[in-house]
Amino acid sequence: MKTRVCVAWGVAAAMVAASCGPTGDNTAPELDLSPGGPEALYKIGEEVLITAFGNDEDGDALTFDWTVRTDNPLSTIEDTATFITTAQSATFRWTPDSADITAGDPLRLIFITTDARGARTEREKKITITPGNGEPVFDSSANQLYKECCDKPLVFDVVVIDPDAADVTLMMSEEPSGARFEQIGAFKGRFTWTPEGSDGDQRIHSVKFTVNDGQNPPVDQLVTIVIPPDDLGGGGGRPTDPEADVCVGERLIEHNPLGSQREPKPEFTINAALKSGTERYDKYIMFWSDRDPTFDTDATVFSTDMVRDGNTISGAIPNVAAREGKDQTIAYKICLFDSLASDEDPDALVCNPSVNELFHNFKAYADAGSGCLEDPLDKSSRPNDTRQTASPMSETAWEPFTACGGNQDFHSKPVRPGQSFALVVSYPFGAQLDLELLDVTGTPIPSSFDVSDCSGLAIAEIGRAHV
Ligand SMILES: [Ca+2]
Ligand SMILES: [Ca+2]
Ligand SMILES: [Ca+2]
Ligand SMILES: [Ca+2]
Repeated sequence: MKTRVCVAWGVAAAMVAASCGPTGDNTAPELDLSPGGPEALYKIGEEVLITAFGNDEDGDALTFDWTVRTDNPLSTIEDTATFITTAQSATFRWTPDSADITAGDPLRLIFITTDARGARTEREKKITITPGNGEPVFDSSANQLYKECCDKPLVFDVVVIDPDAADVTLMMSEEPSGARFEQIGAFKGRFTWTPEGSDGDQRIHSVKFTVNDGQNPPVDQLVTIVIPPDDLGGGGGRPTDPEADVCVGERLIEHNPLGSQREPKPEFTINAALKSGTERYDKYIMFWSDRDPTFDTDATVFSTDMVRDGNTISGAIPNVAAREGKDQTIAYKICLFDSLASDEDPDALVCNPSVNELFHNFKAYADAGSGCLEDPLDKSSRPNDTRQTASPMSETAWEPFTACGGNQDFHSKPVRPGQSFALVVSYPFGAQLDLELLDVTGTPIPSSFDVSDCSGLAIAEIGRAHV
């Protein structure tokens, strides 16, 4: 039986209402745009994505708006742009097409924030839309994590943007044996692969895709497929002793997992320190998703190359909560690999967390004042706040739970006399989580959890019936 507790660190802080509005001066709000700068240039087909962050010194509530000044009567901007607002930010998205090419003056995009007392601040950005050179561009990830190797096939879509073509031809070359690729749309192809024989033992595979728009020279994209190790206690099997060597990744890649994020900022920076023993690794990748792949096997996992500076590697995850205007749980995993290792080398890849199916996760809040994002159990009409309302746990799969500060959760497992079981809890390393095992009378079972000193795993093994 495995249970997973995901801690939302940000203790739901009660918002103290301002007792009365200041009677004196009102300071106008600040407004910052991301990306910054007074001007920007985009090609048709390329998304214009701008987030406006507001801040009011007096603590006044803010509203956001935008407007555009353009001489182009055919502009699609008013009809196709979207604008999602939260209490502190607003995100503008628009994909210009050929009618939007700016012939003379750039269009002027104006963002406005207004505080509750009517003081407003504007920021303007001049936007130039060019036809581009008509070259097709790959819009899908250059790294793929094959986390369910090799029972289920690896399937991912290859997507291309080409603003001036009705369709393109997509092809695959230099693929691992048994891989298939078919074009499934004017700008999209689907890759499917089930490893044959010992191919699944090889950690890193690469595959080349080529797009041809019939006008420009063909463009290639090299995609790296990473198969995470399954011999580190994960792989669907029961995690082993937390003191055993499931921590190899945590020791080599030192990282303090991110807690809850409430600050309005365009992205979340993830840093890790490379420790002794990592000299051989030459590629640093962060995999992330806005759905936790541990529980949701259909989650799209994005990847980003991490940048190395001395012994620190860093990468960024966009603030999808601000962008979507909705609280999110974000999962991520940091991996290093040795691109020159031999095919069979099991150490060619190392990740933090080490356990194959686990990801770090944190809550990203759209508004600084949002309450802690609870799980459905706590939001139900009969929350699992007491021993009497404890929710039964799965015996076969990880289950996601959220523990919010100051709000207890109870989970239960009926056990027959003489039956033994193990309970595994995974939570962000370093989080202050009080775990306790109680018997059927509510009496604590002493020293029941064995807590790992290197990862967020805690395991209780019960040999005799206590519960
Ligand atoms: Ca104000
Ligand atoms: Ca083209
Ligand atoms: Ca809960
Ligand atoms: Ca609860």
